[in-house]
Amino acid sequence: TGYVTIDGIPIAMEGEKNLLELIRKAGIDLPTFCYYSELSVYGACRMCMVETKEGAMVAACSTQPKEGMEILTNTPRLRRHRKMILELLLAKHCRDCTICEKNGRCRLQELANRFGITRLRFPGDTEARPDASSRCITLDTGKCILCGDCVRMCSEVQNLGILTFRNRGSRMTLGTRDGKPLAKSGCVGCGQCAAVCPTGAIVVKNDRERVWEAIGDPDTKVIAQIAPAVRVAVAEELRCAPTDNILGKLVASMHRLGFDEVFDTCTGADLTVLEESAELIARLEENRDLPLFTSCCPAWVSYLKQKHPELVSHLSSCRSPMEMFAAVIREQYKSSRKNIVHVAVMPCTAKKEEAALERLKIGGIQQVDYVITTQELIRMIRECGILFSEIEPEGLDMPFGAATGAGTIFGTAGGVTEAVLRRLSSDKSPAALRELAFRGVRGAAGLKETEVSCMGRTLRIAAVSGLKNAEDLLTRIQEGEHYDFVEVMACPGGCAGGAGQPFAAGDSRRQRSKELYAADRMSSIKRSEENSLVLSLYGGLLKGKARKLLHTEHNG
Ligand code: HC1
Ligand code: SF4
Repeated sequence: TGYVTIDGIPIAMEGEKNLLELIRKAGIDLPTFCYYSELSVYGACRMCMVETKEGAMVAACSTQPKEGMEILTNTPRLRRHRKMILELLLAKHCRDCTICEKNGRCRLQELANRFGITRLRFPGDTEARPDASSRCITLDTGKCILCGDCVRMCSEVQNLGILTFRNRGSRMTLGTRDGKPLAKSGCVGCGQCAAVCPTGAIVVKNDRERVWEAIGDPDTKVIAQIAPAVRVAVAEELRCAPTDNILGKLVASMHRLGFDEVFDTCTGADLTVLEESAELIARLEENRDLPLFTSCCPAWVSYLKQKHPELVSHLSSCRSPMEMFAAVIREQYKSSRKNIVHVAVMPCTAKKEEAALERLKIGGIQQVDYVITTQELIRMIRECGILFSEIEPEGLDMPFGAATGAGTIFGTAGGVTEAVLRRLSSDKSPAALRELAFRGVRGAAGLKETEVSCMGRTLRIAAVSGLKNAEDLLTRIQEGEHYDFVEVMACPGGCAGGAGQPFAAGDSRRQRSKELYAADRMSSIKRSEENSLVLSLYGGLLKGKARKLLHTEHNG
């Protein structure tokens, strides 16, 4: 009898032979190569080391639990230690994983993956130098199998043609069109090339380590926001039913990982709906810069600036929901005695670049410090051994824990449009909401169009996803076709199909979209203008600051 405190949570001892068993009872899958409960304890691999309150490292498998012990299972020092062991093992290990009988069932491979070992500090055998110039993706031609999926994706779907094969015959390699590093090649960071790459030749950048460092720093308050599309993409990888309260489980897991506060980007999306609707109304009144282009997708914004600088005045001045929300949160905590580190969990790779843009800094300060993708969050949850299917859901934190269904559907293509239409519609009845759902902006098509009456006129509206589809629409607009409002998402299907998500082909992408609409149906508030939390911000925190915190200059 008695208790041992594991990562701050008291766990009752019930005759466990060692700390490892007690830690597993606490829902943490501590890694080990050599521990089997039915065999004698060998204690050789040292993977299951944990830290005591006094700072000593002990092997959990060969340490008896004692009343009052305080144990940490996941500190920067332990992570460094585990990675070092794996790197040393790998250094001596044959790396022909793909042709190994044990491939996919090998623990070394599995743990190397779980701890994100992507580089060995010991000599390897590939000569190719990765191109790490982009903030979003890394290109390592040494791992390329020349399948060309990325080349076709970048040109056919995204209309950019950045990636190409260089040289001929046996010297053929993947590279950028002009031979420049990715960051200087016009890449918009959409990551769709990484999403289709079958090997490690194009991978999404990893910002997890810096997030772990912040979490491990007692003088830092780490605040997170979770994007709408994330909640509908984790169930399969984390082995739980999509019908479970996934957002609640994500919040609980993130608290467990050490995030101090967890908020929902949908709250930021509600702010965007209010600001963007007001902007549209102003432009309609003044009859200028129509159509209004949405600005929440950073890959689309850089595409437009690069390919059509003459159309930049059409872009909404709204910061993206991620950036609006981060600015509001930073304002709220500005007098905190701790350093504030803001982490955004996004389905998107381009958000990594957006976060660092000069024009989005306020008073020289970057509002979002780190963007991690859905896949990176899944890895962090796995790295800590949290059993997602079993964790009890928790609520979002106050004071920003309220969002509407309108904010939630931002995560699927056409969702921003529908949310704005809800705001503009003068009929606030449930029947009007249902009618809007059948207006043609839902579904998987790359271009969706509708017309609505507003301010005594008929507005023409389009929602488009995939940059080639956007380009086709821009051509029509430049040829004289009139639109009033155009939503563009760079990734096919919108954020739900973002390159930071676990890979999803057509059907599962559609499933994600359905789940977002289901979450909207279940939400008790469906219109952004009815979010009382957001409304109260205008009379408080945002007073006199709405322009500064919620908008940006695209020419800056
Ligand atoms: Fe998106 Fe958005 S919807 S851009 O697709 O406007 O990434 O999910 O968070 O900012 O809300 C992404 C998603 C996301 C923003 C919102
Ligand atoms: Fe092309 Fe997008 Fe890949 Fe950049 S991230 S190379 S724009 S597909």
